[in-house]
Amino acid sequence: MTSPQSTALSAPARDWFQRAVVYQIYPRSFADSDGDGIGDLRGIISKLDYLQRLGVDVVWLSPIYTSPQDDNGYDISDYRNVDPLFGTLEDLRELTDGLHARGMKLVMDLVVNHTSDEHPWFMESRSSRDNPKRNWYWWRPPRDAAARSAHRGADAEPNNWGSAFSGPAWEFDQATGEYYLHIFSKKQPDLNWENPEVRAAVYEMMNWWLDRGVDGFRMDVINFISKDTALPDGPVADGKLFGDGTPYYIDGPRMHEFLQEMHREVFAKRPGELLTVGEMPGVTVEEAILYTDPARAEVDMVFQFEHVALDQEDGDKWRPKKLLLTELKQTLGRWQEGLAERGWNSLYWGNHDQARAVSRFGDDGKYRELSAKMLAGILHLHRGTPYVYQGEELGMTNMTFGAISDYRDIEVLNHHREATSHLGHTDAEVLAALAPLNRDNARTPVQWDASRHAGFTTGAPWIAVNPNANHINAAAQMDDPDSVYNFYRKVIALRHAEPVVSHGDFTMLLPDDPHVYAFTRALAGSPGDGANGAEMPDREMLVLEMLVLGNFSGEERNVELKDETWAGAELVLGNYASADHPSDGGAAAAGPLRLRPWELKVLRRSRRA
Ligand code: TEU
Repeated sequence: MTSPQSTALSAPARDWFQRAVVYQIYPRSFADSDGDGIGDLRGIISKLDYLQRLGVDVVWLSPIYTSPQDDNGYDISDYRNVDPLFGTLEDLRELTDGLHARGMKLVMDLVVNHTSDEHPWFMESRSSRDNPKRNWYWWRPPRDAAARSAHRGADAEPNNWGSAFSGPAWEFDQATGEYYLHIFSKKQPDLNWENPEVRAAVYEMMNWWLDRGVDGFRMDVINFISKDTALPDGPVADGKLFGDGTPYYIDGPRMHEFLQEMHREVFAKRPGELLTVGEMPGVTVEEAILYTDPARAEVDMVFQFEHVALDQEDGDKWRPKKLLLTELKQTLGRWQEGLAERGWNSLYWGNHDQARAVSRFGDDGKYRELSAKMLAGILHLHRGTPYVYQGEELGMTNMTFGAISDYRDIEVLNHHREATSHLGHTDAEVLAALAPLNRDNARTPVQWDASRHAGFTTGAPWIAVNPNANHINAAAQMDDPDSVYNFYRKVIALRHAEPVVSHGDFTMLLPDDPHVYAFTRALAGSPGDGANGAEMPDREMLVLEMLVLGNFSGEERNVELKDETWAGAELVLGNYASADHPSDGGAAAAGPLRLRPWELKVLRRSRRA
């Protein structure tokens, strides 16, 4: 291990986003102000003080643009307007101003791998084969009859790729007798980024948003935009009807060229002010170093997907399997090590596409609150920028969906139809497979109080509210010092206060322990004004260290550390109520560190360098 990072212990972060915490809002499910059962911008405006009190620095807003809502807004038909479902551009201006007035920033969701098929660009492109915008999308003629037998399931599609939402990735357009590519739904045609006109139009739109005070972008499947222009067939796995095209559209040949061009044309206009995060399914650590190395001027960080694939057989979310803590530690530790010198990590347990964190990685039964807090402490004390998904700060859980009619997500509905109609599975089998990891788990309305519909809406909610809102809700937690919400406030405050959290070196410990997650953070430097308040002899070099321990089980665990000197360290954060914590604020239990079920302990010490 290299020597701990050397920096003034109280020095400001190199980049503001490296000390920031981001909160993701999925507007449709956050707060409804007009009683139509769908969350909206004015609902968010009414919760700005809630967000400020939580302590988050940035709000990432999932799409609110004009959209047919085929994929809940990730199918955009007008990038420069707000869908009436969510409000108006004036409401967005008020939201932006409200965030800025509270010292928070706004990051918009940029979906430019594809548009809606109702976007004017696509409407023109499909109007005729010689329309000037024909080449703004991926159009190809049908395969000839001889080639058709080359792959199962499809007909004359130009290749055998399957859509991420079941079925083929191509849709035949009768009017012009050609197919168009759609990696997602057939209402989400892929833009052709090989065309410089497409890129110029996207950059112009991005700058339009920056000119309106937006502070950055979360870029939807941005590592899909460069494709192998030959569009070759992909391998067909057992039990699958279509080929896997991902080797030919993930991290494609011109990715870095396109992102560096985007950086020159857009991000460079606001140096040091923006946060840019690329959502990159399938990205590797090696690629992420290239994407996030500041010297390469591409993006600040990426969302990688390796840790959220560990509980899926062969990466198939409909074949869930038990998560092993050792694999979780191995994956997250590899990402910490890989981006330690160059680049930057994002940190997340969940988002609008993933199951609820406490249900997936914790215990949403007896130890729900304890495990939710432990998960927060483990994630937020890694090196990187943490993301809090709406409701995670309340310990919201997965939902029980009794029938396919209870679901709303196109990914679920399409899979159910394909699995029951073409793959011979029964409805009951598919419902059981859907339950743990479906996206609607995270899309039930935020639970504000114990009133009807959890205070989310006065109307009929677009998707059912989780019945456990009667005891899991914001109102019950705001003034409870031991609530999950107030624990998130503490761990966010720790990041803001302690440079060792934002910039300290990361070292994974106990990699083979099946129940305990353990790591240290270390930062060398001169205390300057005394990061921990101590006035030190001038220029004395110190190493400030943190030990973070989490028990990922319902049984007590003893932690045997080689370095027994930790026994006398100061406990700075724990998730057991203070009454249960005689050592709270004092020295931790001597000898082997004892962890109660789902217990988090964060110890701190400083030593001469
Ligand atoms: O998700 C990209 C993506 O890969 C997801 O399909 C994710 O891997 C999957 O849902 C996990 O089951 C982005 C958006 O976050 C998602 O909401 C959109 O549906 C998708 O792109 C298309 O825009």
